[in-house]
Amino acid sequence: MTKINAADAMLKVIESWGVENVYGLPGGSFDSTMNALYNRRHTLNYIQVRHEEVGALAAVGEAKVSGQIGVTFGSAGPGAVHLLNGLYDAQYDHVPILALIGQVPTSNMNTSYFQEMNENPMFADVSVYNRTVMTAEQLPGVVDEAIRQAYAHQGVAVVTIPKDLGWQEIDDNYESSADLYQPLALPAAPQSQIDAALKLLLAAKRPLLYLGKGAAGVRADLIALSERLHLPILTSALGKGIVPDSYPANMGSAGRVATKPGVEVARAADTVLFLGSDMPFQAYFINPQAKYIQVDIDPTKFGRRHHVDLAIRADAKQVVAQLLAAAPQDHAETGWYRAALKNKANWEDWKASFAADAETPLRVEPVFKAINDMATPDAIFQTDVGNVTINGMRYLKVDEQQQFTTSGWYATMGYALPAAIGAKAKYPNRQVWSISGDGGFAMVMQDILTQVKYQQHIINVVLTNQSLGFIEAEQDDTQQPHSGVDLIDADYGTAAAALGAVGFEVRTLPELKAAFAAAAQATGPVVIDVKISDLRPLPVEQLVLDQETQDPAAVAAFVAKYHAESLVPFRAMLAAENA
Ligand SMILES: Cc1ncc(C[n+]2csc(CCOP(=O)(O)OP(=O)(O)O)c2C)c(N)n1
Ligand SMILES: [Mg+2]
Repeated sequence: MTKINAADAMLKVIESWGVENVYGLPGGSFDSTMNALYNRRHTLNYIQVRHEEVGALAAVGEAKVSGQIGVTFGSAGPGAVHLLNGLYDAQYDHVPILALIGQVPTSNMNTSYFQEMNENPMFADVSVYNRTVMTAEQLPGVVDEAIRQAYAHQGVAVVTIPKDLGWQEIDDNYESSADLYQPLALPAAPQSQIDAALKLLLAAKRPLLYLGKGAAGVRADLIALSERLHLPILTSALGKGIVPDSYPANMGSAGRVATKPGVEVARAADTVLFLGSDMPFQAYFINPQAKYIQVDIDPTKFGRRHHVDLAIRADAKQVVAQLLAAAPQDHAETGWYRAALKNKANWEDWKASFAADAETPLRVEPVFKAINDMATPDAIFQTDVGNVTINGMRYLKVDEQQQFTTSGWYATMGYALPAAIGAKAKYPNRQVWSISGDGGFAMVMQDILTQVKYQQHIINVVLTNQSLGFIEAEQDDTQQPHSGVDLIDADYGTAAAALGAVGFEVRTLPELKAAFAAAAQATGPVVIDVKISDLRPLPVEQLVLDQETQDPAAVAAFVAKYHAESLVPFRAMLAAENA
């Protein structure tokens, strides 16, 4: 029998699942796997990051855009601890990840040895599978099991590997289960429930279609259903792009990271078809009185966040097709639908009115216009956490084959740059963006070195408002003094240039245009640091726009502050349509 090092055998299993990239930073406790990564360098890319959190988030960023498992590692103790933020992002956003953890040799385990820690408890909460390998022979099998579990539960599988085991020779006869793996077949809904759902939707005066990730992949059907039954569409943050932003009935999202038409239709809807999402803020943003049809494959989600009239445990994608098959062809256009389309058009016009604004510090609209103008049809936008998420959700036009991701429900700052590394490693021929605030960028900017090392053409846009803007706004809302939210400025483009990237400082519209033109010509990483105004993004969750129902003086102040003269309250649009 041919012999093989156990660590090499493990990597063969990982490769058999189609994994191309492994992200991490070595440590002594991970030597045997580093040796195997060297041996298998022609079939598996090792991507060296400068911080294990970046490695974990790169694996997540790859998995979010590809749907395939991401792989990361950290060495015993500090290297392992650094992974946690990325792993929690995967847990919250249901992303399959394999994390390999170094451990001291078995002879030193359980003796409070240097860097030795009992790693299993630390990973217990974040993982769907969390084991320490006990013998060299079982190493490939345990990793195979871990990958199956990560896929089946769409979560994090952790395998801790005492380093001596990886060095041992074992028989080279392990048969991977990769070819056998099949996702669970997802059920369609019984016809009676489709009929009941349709009845509710047809009886509604103001029906709404809400999409989460569970509805991804059936864009044409979703649009057909929206058009047939005259349903405005809302999406979660991670649902951005399921239907194109340019679709006239796509209202965006509801919440604080949201759009005006999104928040307004969610509050005004009387019936909601809620597909494949666990949006935590349903109680605040979706009319609590609305009739609710919730479709999910996970029965634990029903009724968790909103009262439910009809719970359908089924695959959202099939339910859409079933509804489409049963829906009448002659549903008349409603005033509600027309008002929603007008609201979206009004919002688009308002946003566009700032696109060429030359005021300095720059507004964000010209920056996003530059991004949208340069974006290729299959561009990937990795977006950070903060006001930058609000702006990304509002201004990035995710159309065609473009993809948008962020740190959705875990919302960790410092997500975008690592996630862009992962997306670019997976899809070297696609255009990849990272879009961050100055706070988030500074948390991970050392890994510009990684982009430089691998000459990844990633366009990193930093929106410098010298503030932890999202938290500053929260402090304003609670009438407290600004505490700990001011950031000193730094020239991030210049700093990135010192690390080997092409960097720009942008303060004016002409500088913005020049930087983007140069970025398009670059072949390696680019950092465009745009000094923007600290004006809060329009707080769509607390609009003060309606002269008829709100205090006119407060409306005047709000409109002046946010230049909202042309924004029309949805109430007025509904009244005009008698809806
Ligand atoms: C790791 C982490 N620390 C703290 C927070 C809390 N938080 C959310 S948004 C935000 C501010 C982000 O600032 P910046 O990156 O500059 O973006 P801006 O809001 O200014 O656009 C903070 C501190 C978080 N989400 N993640
Ligand atoms: Mg900021």
